[in-house]
Amino acid sequence: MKPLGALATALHVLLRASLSQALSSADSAFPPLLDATLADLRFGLDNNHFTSVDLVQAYIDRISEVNPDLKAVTEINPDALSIALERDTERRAGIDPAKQPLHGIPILLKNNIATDDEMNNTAGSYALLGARVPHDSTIASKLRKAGAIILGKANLSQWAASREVVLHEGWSAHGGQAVGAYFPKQNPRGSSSGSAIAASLGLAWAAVGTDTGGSILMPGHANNVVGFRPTVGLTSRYLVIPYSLRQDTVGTLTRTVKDAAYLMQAMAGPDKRDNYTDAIPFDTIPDYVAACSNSGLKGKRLGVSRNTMAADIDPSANTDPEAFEKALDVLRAAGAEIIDNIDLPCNNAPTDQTKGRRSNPASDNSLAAAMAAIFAIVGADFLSSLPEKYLSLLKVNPNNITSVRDLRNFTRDDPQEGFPRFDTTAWDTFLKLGLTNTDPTYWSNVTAATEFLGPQCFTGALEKYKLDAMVHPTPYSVVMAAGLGLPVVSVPLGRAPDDSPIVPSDRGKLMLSAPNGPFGIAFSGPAFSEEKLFAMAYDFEQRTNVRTSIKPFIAPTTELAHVVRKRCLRDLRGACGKEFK
Ligand SMILES: *[C@@H]1O[C@H](CO)[C@@H](O)[C@H](O)[C@H]1NC(C)=O
Ligand SMILES: *[C@@H]1O[C@H](CO)[C@@H](O)[C@H](O)[C@H]1NC(C)=O
Ligand SMILES: *[C@@H]1O[C@H](CO)[C@@H](O)[C@H](O)[C@H]1NC(C)=O
Ligand SMILES: *[C@@H]1O[C@H](CO)[C@@H](O)[C@H](O)[C@H]1NC(C)=O
Ligand SMILES: *[C@@H]1O[C@H](CO)[C@@H](O)[C@H](O)[C@H]1NC(C)=O
Ligand SMILES: CC(=O)N[C@H]1CO[C@H](CO)[C@@H](O)[C@@H]1O
Repeated sequence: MKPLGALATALHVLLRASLSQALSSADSAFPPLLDATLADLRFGLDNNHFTSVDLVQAYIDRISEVNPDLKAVTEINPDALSIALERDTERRAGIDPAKQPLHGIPILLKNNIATDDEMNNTAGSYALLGARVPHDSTIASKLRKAGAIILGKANLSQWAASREVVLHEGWSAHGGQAVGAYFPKQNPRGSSSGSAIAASLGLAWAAVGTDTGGSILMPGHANNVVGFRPTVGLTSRYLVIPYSLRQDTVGTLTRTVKDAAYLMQAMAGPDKRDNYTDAIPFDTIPDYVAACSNSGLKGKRLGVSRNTMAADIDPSANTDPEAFEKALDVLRAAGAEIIDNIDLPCNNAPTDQTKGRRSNPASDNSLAAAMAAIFAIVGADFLSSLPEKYLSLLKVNPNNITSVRDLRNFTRDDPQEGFPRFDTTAWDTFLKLGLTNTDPTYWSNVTAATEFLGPQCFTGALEKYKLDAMVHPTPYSVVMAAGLGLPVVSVPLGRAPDDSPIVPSDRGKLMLSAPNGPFGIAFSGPAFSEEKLFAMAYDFEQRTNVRTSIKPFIAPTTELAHVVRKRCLRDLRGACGKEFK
């Protein structure tokens, strides 16, 4: 080795040593990304401990580590790093954090929420690969205004679980099979599967999902994150690939309740392009972040329905009765009043109506009828919503798909779509019924189902017992809220014990439940009661703090320290050092 080279090497070693010393003393400046909250990330960015470019790079590296196994993310925004650089420049020039609370913060969107950029929006299909929208969805545009960086698209059950009657949860033709991180081959539940996995493993700060019949709540419950399903109409669905305009709602998957509040705050609000938002009863959206209070449960009246919980609704529910009873004690200790043993006639409900399960229909004819009605309603909605609210708005529609009939045809013909192993039985049924949302039969179905689930059941009980909300293990909160368009928040409650059974699904390709499988508790309230739901969920979360005690068996190892160290070694001109003083 030449002397000069040796000197350079020695210098480099010295520099590396002092740098890694500086970095290790600054380790507290780097929040662990598995659990980092918005406040953690904001603090680091605002105090120049790291940049948005670092953060985006760290998340991209984390995605590359786990995505070959978990397939949580379908695309990374090719512009994410350059957008991050712009945010870093803006931050140096000074920003107003009140106006841009998400400034420089990377998030993922479910792959049915359109962005007018280089990314595809396909609902996981090849049918819409290469399609272009005329502009951003309202949600994407609001998030950009709040300063967020749209990092990429999250995998989902294809077409938000509308394609098959017996679902392949978390699978899409274009994104592959998404898998949960808490036990081998974990069925991640759906349809916002990738959003939940990504939020849980810190592949982004948080993720946006959609819920038609449990599609935020079930993956939130199964992946140890907070799933927030707002009232239908609180968030715009403009340029979100629809399933049912009556039931679709855009919500959040986050690691904490307060982060859900931040994200909801940025997304909620009226939009003249989605007239369901006309139903918003406030002039200004309540301050959901301020609602997160340590006395949020004090004086609240919470109903519990044992007959609902007695229904054997789902072998994967992983609901531990003991954990739920302990949760009730926590709620009581926090000053809530539990009104127990409320008889809800609409029990025995399946977890996800889109699955078309009719559990024990013989034991409850009204429920069977309501479920059949809902299946007919969402099917009719899909036939009209998809062409009217999405396909007809496309600027580029590469496969000329203009109807559900075209879509079914494409899906059965294109070998990449995996037919017939992945079938089209739900669409087949919708097309065969041929019901549209102008048909009188459609409206009689709507009336029958909402009467039964609402006044005769859930909203009836809320009023009769003057409840602020009902509280149940998450899977039991899905159907009533979905059918009625009501809000629910699911908070992590526990994990299946080490001796719990392994329950396979999808012909053994995935496991529905197994030891370490997370489960959640849900607060469900009346329309537009989000502010109260945040208060209660936050208080409960602060008192229990379950999420961080449940560990994924597979998780990325890249942290901000690695990314910053690499950047500093690349750029030895001194710009780096001051970040570690
Ligand atoms: C979107 O799809 C097109 C067509 O397959 C592909 O060329 C492009 O790379 C995709 N975009 C991203 C960001 O992956
Ligand atoms: C939205 O507008 C359509 C007509 O474009 C109308 O049929 C429908 O009732 C409206 N929905 C709401 C919730 O206002
Ligand atoms: C779609 O329609 C256009 C115009 O009619 C036609 O040129 C094109 O070949 C069609 N594409 C496909 C994939 O059918
Ligand atoms: C789909 O449409 C094409 C062209 O119209 C037709 O040849 C084909 O048989 C159809 N496939 C199915 C499964 O209906
Ligand atoms: C619901 O729709 C189905 C399918 O069209 C129909 O057979 C049934 O009678 C309807 N139910 C009600 C209560 O209108
Ligand atoms: C970002 C990423 O890793 N995308 C992958 C998602 O899964 C599909 C199907 O396996 C791959 O083709 C993508 O490259």
